[in-house]
Amino acid sequence: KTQKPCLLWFTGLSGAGKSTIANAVEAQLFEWRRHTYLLDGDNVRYGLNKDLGFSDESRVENIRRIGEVAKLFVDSGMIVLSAFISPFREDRKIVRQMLEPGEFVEVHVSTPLNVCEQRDPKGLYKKARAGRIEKFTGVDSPYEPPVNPELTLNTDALSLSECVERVIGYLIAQQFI
Ligand code: GGZ
Repeated sequence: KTQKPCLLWFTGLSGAGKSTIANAVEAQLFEWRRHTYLLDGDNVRYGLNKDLGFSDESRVENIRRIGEVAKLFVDSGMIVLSAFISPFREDRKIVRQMLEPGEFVEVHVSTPLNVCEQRDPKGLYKKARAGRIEKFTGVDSPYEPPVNPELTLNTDALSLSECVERVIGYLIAQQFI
């Protein structure tokens, strides 16, 4: 089995489906015996970045560190998947520029705010609207959508398996797998 390393960078609102898609793509790649590593809030925000909150400065530093770690895994030959809101265009661009041309694959999980808010799987939007969480993305903190993402996936219009097919299709078309 051959593979070319890359970084699949999922960006989008809380509840958009980033982690769900990233996990499903990783499961498919695992079945095909490709080597992957998934970075998400569960293994980064509780460890390496546990000193960071959700101020603009903390989010910038969060993404900078994740970019550096992702680069190390890409250097080791992995197909890396990351699932963070990463709300700022500039920070995503910095990560893109840390990698070789073509290695950074920006996947905009573009599920609209109203849909994310209706899903509200952890009740965070409700808390944010009630003023019990401040600086919540989409409520009182900005999200800057990508201008030219490699892929756009709206989970309100596409099923999970359709999203996975599009990501895998991209990896095949670009000869990453
Ligand atoms: C946004 C927040 C906030 C605030 C806690 N704003 O849906 P979740 O719960 O599981 O994922 C969200 C996660 C966002 O962390 P990231 O590291 O992806 O954000 S960023 O890239 O902007 O640094 C949400 C939870 O943390 N959460 N407070 N105020 N999301």
